[in-house]
Amino acid sequence: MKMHWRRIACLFAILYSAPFLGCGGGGGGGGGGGTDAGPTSEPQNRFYVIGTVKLPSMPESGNRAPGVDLDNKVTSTANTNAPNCTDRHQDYVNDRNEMGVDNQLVGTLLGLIRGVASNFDAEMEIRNRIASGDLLIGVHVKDINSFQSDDSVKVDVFLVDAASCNMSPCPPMGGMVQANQMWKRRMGTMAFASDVSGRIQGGALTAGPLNLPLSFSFMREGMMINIRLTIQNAKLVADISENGLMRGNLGGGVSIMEILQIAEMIMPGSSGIVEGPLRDNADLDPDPSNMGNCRAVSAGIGFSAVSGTLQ
Ligand SMILES: [Ca+2]
Ligand SMILES: [Ca+2]
Repeated sequence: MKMHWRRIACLFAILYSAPFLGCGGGGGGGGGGGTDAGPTSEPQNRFYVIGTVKLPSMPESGNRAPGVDLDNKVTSTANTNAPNCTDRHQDYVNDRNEMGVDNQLVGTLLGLIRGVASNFDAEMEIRNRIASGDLLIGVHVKDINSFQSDDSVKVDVFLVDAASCNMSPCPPMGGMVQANQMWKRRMGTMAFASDVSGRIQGGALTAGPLNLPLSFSFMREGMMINIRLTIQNAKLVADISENGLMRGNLGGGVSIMEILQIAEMIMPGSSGIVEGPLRDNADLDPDPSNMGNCRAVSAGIGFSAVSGTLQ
């Protein structure tokens, strides 16, 4: 049994950091443009690069965790016997003081990872990848009429490189994403998302839903394993200004079926082991044909981004 838990933990550790360990994704199109003239009257485009990422940890005081409310309801207490599977797990409060944040990576699943793979630090891994230039995510917000209130903007998300060198990855200056640098879209990569609908209300940008197709690769026993994973019905929210995206939160669901398929690719035979914990933690996408059981697990992260120029 002990061995099983270790295997489960390793698997979750891989899945948990999956969106950040690799790059790529489906979608397509989008891009182009930079900053246009005119403060608010003429629609303008603004380009941002993510400089910090905050992953869920154990619940913080005040029941805080990053993410967004994905099912538009606030579940204030856990109730494993609730008839609706979306009501069985407690929701959190994000740094925007938004209630109802769905994020099942907090607590149980994370506890499992921490309990065994205690030296695994996904947040450090991401910081290193940003510093090395490997993981520079650009957020292009288009058709902004006002940074305070605008009922229609479009958002593209894609990988970039610092424009200052011809290597890829090209590390950002000083190993940090700083404001007013020049960036270029990474050659040969597809956008994570293109032309996602968004709006700005009271200085807060919301965009979604979007499906984030992610792919990542890693070596296992001398073999390169390529994994594809989709964050479903993702939403993002952030304070938007000319200078940056602050108090950003991104959330979405991951289908249990997809995780089980990935589990089999990583460790044949492991899907049976991880299925129980996953189903116990599922909180999205009830399946009417299967006693209303949830088919997806919620996940969320925090981020901030600074403005720059897209070459
Ligand atoms: Ca909720
Ligand atoms: Ca919930």
